[in-house]
This record gives sequence, structure tokens and C-alpha cells, in this order.
Amino acid sequence: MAAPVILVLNGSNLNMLGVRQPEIYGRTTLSDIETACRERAAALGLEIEFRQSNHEGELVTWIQQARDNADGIVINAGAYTHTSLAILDALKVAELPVIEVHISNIHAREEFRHHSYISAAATGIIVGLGPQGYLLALDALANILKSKK
Ligand code: CA2
Repeated sequence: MAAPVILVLNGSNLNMLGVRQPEIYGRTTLSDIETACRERAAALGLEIEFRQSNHEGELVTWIQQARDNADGIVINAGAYTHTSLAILDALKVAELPVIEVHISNIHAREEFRHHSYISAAATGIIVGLGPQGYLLALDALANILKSKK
């Protein structure tokens, strides 16, 4: 049987990880996170599509496509987390298990980061655990998909 496919989606500015603001986001680059996700996915028997975009509409299109092409979504929407009804609607329409990830603890930061539009469509949320959050999200999806069988 084919391995379940997980779309790992990264939104605005996450391509800058490890390049700027290491005091908040650390020195790990998005490419490092992709490598770690690929290793964890292989160990869990998952296939991943790892993507980043700075464009809200592109993220929406990828989520729409995931409805037919994927079995689960890991999403760190970057600042779109706090603004995007369009991404929330797309996630609801996708009808897939969704794990929302944030590298930093958004609740310990500025007030405007405390609210996430995405959370209303999330099965679970992982915040503040650094890049490890992506790996924990893959673990969680592997368990969710196993229990669905
Ligand atoms: O903690 C997270 O993972 C965030 O989703 C990261 C977003 C931020 O807007 C959210 O509130 C929390 C920012 C993405 C990365 O932005 C960078 C900007 C400059 C340098 C490095 C990263």
C-alpha cells in the first residue's frame, strides 16, 4: 500500500529562518527542518510534500489540492496565522487532520500573536518547542492516521 502523504506547509517569512532574528527563532534553517522532517517521515512510513510560500493565495491553492492529494497537513502559516480567514476556510474545506505548529511560543509574545485563525481548523497545536515541533506534528499525524484505519 502507498505511504500516506503529509503536506508540510510553511507561510510567510519562514524562508528567513536561521538567517535573521536567531534570538527568537534559533539558527536552524528551513532547509534543516525539511531534512529532519524527511528523516522522521521515512521512519514513520510517511511521504512528505514540504513547501514554503510568502503568498497567501498560493498557500490556499496548495491546501485545496491537498484535499485530493494528501492525508494530513502540518502547517506553520507564519504571520498569516494571525490574519488569514482564507487559510482557515481552505483548511476546513480540506477535511484532513491538521497539526498547527509554531516554533516560538506565540502566547508569550506580543498580544497580536496570541490569536490564531488557523487553530479553529486544527486537530492539534504545537507551540514553543522550536523546530522539534514539526517532528512532533509528524508523530501525531502518524498516530491519528493509524487509528483511522
Ligand atoms: O513561531 C512561529 O513559528 C511563527 O509562526 C513564526 C512567524 C510569526 O509571524 C508567528 O507569529 C509565529 C514568523 C516567521 C519567521 O519570520 C522570520 C522573520 C525574520 C527572520 C527569521 C524568521
